[in-house]
Order: sequence, then structure tokens, then C-alpha cells
Amino acid sequence: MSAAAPDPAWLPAPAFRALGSRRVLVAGTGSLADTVHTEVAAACAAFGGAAVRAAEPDGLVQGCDLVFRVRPGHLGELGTEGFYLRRADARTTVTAAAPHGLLHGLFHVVRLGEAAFAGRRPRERHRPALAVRMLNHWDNVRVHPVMGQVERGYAGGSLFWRDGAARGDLDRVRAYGRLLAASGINALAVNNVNVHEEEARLLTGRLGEVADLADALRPYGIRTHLSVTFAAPVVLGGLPTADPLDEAVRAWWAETTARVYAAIPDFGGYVVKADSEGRPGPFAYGRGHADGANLLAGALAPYGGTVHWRAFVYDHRQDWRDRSTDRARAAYDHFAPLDGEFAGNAVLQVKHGPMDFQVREPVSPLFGAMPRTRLAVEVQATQEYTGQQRHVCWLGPMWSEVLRFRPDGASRVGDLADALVAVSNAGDDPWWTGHPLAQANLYTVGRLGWRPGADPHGILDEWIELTFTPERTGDPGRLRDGLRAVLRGSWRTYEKYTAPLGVGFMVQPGHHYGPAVDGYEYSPWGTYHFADRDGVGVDRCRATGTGYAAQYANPWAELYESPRTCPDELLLFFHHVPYGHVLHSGKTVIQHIYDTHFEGVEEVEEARRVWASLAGLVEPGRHARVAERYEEQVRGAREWRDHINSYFFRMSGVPDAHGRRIH
Ligand code: BDP
Repeated sequence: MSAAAPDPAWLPAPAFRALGSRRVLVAGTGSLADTVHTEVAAACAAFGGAAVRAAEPDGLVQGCDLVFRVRPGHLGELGTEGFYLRRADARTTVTAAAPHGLLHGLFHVVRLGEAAFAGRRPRERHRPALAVRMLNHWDNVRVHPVMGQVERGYAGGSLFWRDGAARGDLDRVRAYGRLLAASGINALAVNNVNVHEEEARLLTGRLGEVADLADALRPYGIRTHLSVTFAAPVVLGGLPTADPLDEAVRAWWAETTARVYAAIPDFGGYVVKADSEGRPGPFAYGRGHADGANLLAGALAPYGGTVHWRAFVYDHRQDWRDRSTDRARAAYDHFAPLDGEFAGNAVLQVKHGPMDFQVREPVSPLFGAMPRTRLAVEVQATQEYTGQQRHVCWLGPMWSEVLRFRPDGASRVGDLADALVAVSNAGDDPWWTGHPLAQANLYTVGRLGWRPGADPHGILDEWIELTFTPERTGDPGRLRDGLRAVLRGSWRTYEKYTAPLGVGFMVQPGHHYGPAVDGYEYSPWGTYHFADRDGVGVDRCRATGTGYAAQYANPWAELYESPRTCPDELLLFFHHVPYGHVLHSGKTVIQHIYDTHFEGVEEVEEARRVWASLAGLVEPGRHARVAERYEEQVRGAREWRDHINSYFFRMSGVPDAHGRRIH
């Protein structure tokens, strides 16, 4: 495996020991079956097993410990990506209806390790719940003067682009595809949703570069998508308009898309950010978002492609004095009325919360409001607002809460959605994600997309086993416990020392790292906390506030409407309350702010201590990188604590009940 994965990440060679020491038959044809065979053969070469390859399994099954085979007749029950796993007569069998299912079956067997070869196993069916598990790379082809190579990237340069062109050497891209496939990802957009002028040409003149990337990702079952600008007919096609109802515009998209499919036959489709933060869109022509999305959907439909149309549409030039323009309302106000108007191959891609990837937000009300629209849940693996991969913040529990949320009190978001999309946190950093422990976020996205109801702690344990192979170390139990201790609660720890009780932001403007309580308070971006000497929080209730709470169905609308029933962790998102307001926890808001900020720092200091104790059980380079980042996290957490606590102490004049020193 070492050739395919040059850097430390999940799937190091020892993770393949159980599989590689067996006699394994791979039966099937096509490039994905070839990939399974390549993986098996490499593992067997490393651990002494034998890899047998055939188109059909007949006659070769005897004497094999593990068999991979394709049975197209099972397509109805398994789809193209599912598989059956069974163990009987001392043989483990993975049966899929198509080779893509074999690939997922392979990584499942690797996760099971020796357990895949023990005893009997009645037939189990494995099938992804969400058809599309996608990464969006906010990668710029050329280094952007403000945003750099990767917008909101904290893991070095782009894996795909360097110096304004696709990387020539695509080994790293192949290795990335392999890692992603092993977590369940099956789609990827290779460029930033903010499509700048030069990047726009990836759709036309520079399509060959995209095709090369698609070739590198295809062997691992990953379909390539492209972010496009809505203004493409004008900026690339020389047309006077990009009006979605104009015949020449439709023809341009149809021809352009035909050329894309000629170059990339399994192209996944387009990702579009339109009428958002200055990007062009259908509003300029007096058209709506369904018109815009359906234009592209129409061009993609003949080839089975999909348009992912983002719902992140709001007015970023707001007046903070006018609360009726509440940014939290925007996505729902724009899109809910359009339910039923989107084409069947248009997917509305909705950020998980109504604002912008804060550490705590309510779940977007759009998920309950568009039963006749295909929806994707968009999460942010890149830690723009959650410590920028200098802080440990494993987001699995947060994403799991979103996917398990029941907008109408019945179905879960994970059942209502078609796709899970994450903004990738990977780059050309040797550890892929800058902070080696941030890999856990990347892995978790794919696994939650496969099974949105899965226990995130179970997913974390898989990642720990695959990445650190604890059994191969001197003290597996201590290593596992230590990794769990530093990761499991890290999201809540981060929440404790940053913006309190769901109020959000309070970050440095622009780069969004570190505290600035009033950083955005008087700016037009619409992200406010409204703290004054009497209280804090945004009144979003129906009766007296912006009305956002009424965008939910019951029971949520009622629950959020009153500070008496609103969950503590979202209180300041929905309500402006006095500092003396008593939470369900029994504490006042101001005392909660003080206590959580002291606790958060203590928890980071403890995590740093635990990590230090794992030296000797973790590869030294990786251990040192994490240790170094903990120094910054401790510094950063203290800075947050001191800013937030002193701000609210001065604002409220209320002393800490425990008499601790507040700077
Ligand atoms: C915000 C980021 C910005 C992105 C935008 C988006 O700050 O860089 O372009 O989201 O999702 O969180 O389009």
C-alpha cells in the first residue's frame, strides 16, 4: 500500500494485514474491479497471501478465504454501490451488483480486520443511504491575492492545481482518491465555488486539465464535478446575456456540456454559487433560482449529470439597524417558495445551518420545507470557524446531530436529503489536513454520508484503528483511550471557549481566526450579537423579533419561540436576554459564559497533556506536529477566554461568582 499512500493517513499498510495474509479471489471486469485487485495484490505481496484474478469466480472459489464477485441480478437490492457480506464454510464472500460495490466491500473487509475471517456471518446488506457523498474543494487554479491557493484552506496548497495549472504529477491525487473511497466519498468538485475569471475557463478551453483529474479519481469510483460561473455564456461564450430563458444561452450551455461529456463521459455535473456574495446569477435578468438551476439541469440531463445549486443566498450589504433583514432568514425566504419548481436532476445544496458554519447553529429550516426538491446537506470540513486546523475540533457529533434532526418531528434530515457535501479540509500538506487529527473530520464525512444515523463515536473508532493501527503498538488500550479522550469532546470544548450559547461569529473579520467580539458587530455582513449593558443575543422569535423561528414546523417553531423552552445551547441565537436570565442548567447566562470559558481552556490544557503522554505510541513526526499545534490551541483558547470574559464582565458589571480573575 505504501506506493499508493505516501503520507501518513488512514489505510497505512498494517491496516491490510488480515486481508493480505489470505488467499483472495477478485472476480469481475472493468476498472473498479481492477482497482480492487490491485489493492488485494499489494496487500498479499506485503503479508504473504495470494491474489487470484478472474472474470468469473466459477471453479476458483475453492481454497479461497475471501471472494469478491459481481452478481448483476442483485442491482435492485444493492444498487451500484452496495454489497452483501457473508461468511460460511470458512470463506468470506463479498457480492456486489457492480464493481463499485466490490470496492466498498474491500474497504469494509479492511475495517473489520481479523473479524472478517472469524466464525460464521449471516448475509449482511450494506448500501449507502445517500446516493451522493461529495467533497467541494474551494481550490483556486491560480493563487488568489486575498484567499490564496485554497480559499479557507488550512492544509497547504491545492492537491489539484499549482502555479495556475493542473499538477502534472497526479500520484497524490490518486492517493487522495483512494483515501476518499475508503471513507465512502463518491464525488468531488475540483475548483472553488467562487469561480474567478481564469478558473471559469476550466469549463471550456481548459477542460483537458479537468479530464486529467477525472482520470486520476475514476479508478476509485469518484466522479468529478466542476464549479461554474452563471455568467459563463457571457464571459466565455461572448454572448450579450446569461439570461436563463434566452434561447442562445440555452444552446450555449447545451453545446458546452456536450463537449464536457465528450471529454469526461462520467462527469458528475456542475456546482453553482449564484447571486451570493457578489457572484453573478439569474436575479440580474429578473429570473429566479429555479430558472437558473433548471437551465443547467437541462443541459446536463441527457448525460445523467446533476446540478448542485447552492442555497447560500443572502444580502451581504445589510444595515444592522434593520433587523427585519435578518440573514438567518434568507435561504428559506429565497428558496422555500420554489419547492416543486426544480428539475429532477437539480439538487439544492443547503448549508447545515442558516448562517455560515458556526460552531453552533440550529439546523436549517429549509430541510423541512422542501419536500418536492432534492436536497444536499452542506457541511464544512475545512475548519474556517472552528479553529482552522490549528485547534482540534472533531465535528462528527455536530454533523450527526444535524443528520438526525427531525424537521417535522418525524423524518430525519439524513432521510430527507439525497446528498451530503463537505467543503474539503485537505491540501498538499504532508499530513493532508495540516493538523493530523483533522483527518478524522474528512473520514467522518464519508462514513456519515454512507450511514447518516451511524454513531459518530463508532466512526471515530474506525478512523483510529485504520490510522494508528493500535494493535501494532506497545500499548493499544492506552493509545485508543488517549485518542478518544482528545477527540470525542473536542467540538464541545471548542464551543466552550468561543462564542457562547449559539450567538456565533465574534471572530476576527476577514480571516476568521481568533476572537474579536465586535469584529462584525457594525458591519453589513449581518452577523450580530447585540450585546449591551443589559443583555445579549438576537431576538429571532415571531412575536417580537425577526420571525426566523416561525420558519420551522412544530414542534420546533414553538420550542424556539420562547426563551423558557429554547435549548440552552441555542438561546442567544433565538433570543436577546438579560445577563441574569437563568438557563435550564440553573446558571445565569453571565455565569455560564464565565464558567464555560474557564472550563474550555482547562479541557484544552488536559488534552495537550494526554497527547504528550502518547509519545512513543505515535509515529514521531506526527506526534510532534500535533504537539506543536496544541501549543497554539492552548494559547488561542486562553486568548478567547480572556477576550470574551473581560468583554462581558465590562459590559455587564457582574462579577464572577467564583471570584476568578477576569482580565
Ligand atoms: C463563507 C466563506 C467564504 C465562502 C462562502 C461560501 O467565508 O469564503 O465563499 O462561505 O460558502 O463561509 O460560498
